Amino acid sequence: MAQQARLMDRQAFYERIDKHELAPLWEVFRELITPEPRSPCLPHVWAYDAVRPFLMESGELISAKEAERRVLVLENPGMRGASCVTRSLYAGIQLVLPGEVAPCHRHNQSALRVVLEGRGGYTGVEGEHIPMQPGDFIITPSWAWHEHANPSAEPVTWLDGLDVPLVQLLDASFFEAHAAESQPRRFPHGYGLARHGANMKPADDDHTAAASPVNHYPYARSREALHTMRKHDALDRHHGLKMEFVNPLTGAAAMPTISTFIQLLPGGFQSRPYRSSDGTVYSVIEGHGETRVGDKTLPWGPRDTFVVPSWARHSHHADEESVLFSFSDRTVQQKLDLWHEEKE
Ligand code: 1HN
Repeated sequence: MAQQARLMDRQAFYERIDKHELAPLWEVFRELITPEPRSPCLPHVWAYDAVRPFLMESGELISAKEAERRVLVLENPGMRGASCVTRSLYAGIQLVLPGEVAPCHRHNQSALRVVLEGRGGYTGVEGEHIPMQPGDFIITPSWAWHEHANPSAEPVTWLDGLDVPLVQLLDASFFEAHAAESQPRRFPHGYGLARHGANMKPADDDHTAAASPVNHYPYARSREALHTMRKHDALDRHHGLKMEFVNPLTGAAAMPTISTFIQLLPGGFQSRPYRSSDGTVYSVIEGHGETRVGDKTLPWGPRDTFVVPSWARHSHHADEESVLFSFSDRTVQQKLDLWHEEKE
């Protein structure tokens, strides 16, 4: 009875302080400070074959110009309406139809693209035309002018990954539209890769930036690196053969807010269970397999996208030789001394 009265006194107290924008920490403490990560993010796979018809239908409903960006957002089923694939990251699948230009703009959100379909498109980044081939990884750094164009006869599609929810959390978003649909082209084909992607840098250029000066990591190069290394290196039991994309000037993650990886899983490979505190988005470049996340199984094939939540125990199985691109907020967590992993 005394206990009952005490609870009622507390309730009355909460109601009084509520009017003063005050609340008792002790009622929420254990929800805020969890013993380990507890995410609203759920594991999910978006099969490209299921998304593609809707994407093409959207192409009949709105132009790239009118939409600014014609994208179907991959909404995590545990966070519908929030435009996020993990708590900190956004993902979507974008379509540019033959003859279209998605107009030039810039924002301080950093963006990555993984090309899914089509060979004739390009992204203009700060005056360089970066050709888009399936599997290519392309970076649009924070505040870089960029437009997308498709002068070819086939649709071009890609996976977009951005740090939108992270920037939103910080209330730090800035955006500007370019006066012209396309910015002027200032550099020849392959310029950025020649300047910073040939294990050299201009001798008198001490420039360092948070984002990699290499904005294009062609899949042909990444694939060859993986296959050559595979002839010598032992497989990691948790990751197969996994490489991180880096800024060649610093060795740090290629993007300041997003870590990016590519891994080869040989046919029949079964990875050991693993978990880390960075919720991770995977884009399947080649191969078929499945990823078990807790008690859920995510089957995947080429061009599919799947998400593994923070701290969810998972393991991959490759039915055939497979290549997975992945991205997460790991580099942010590492800079803040927050990142953890657990290997079984
Ligand atoms: C954006 O600028 C692009 O440039 C794609 O292609 C998706 C999602 C949210 C905010 C900006 C692009 C985006 C975006």
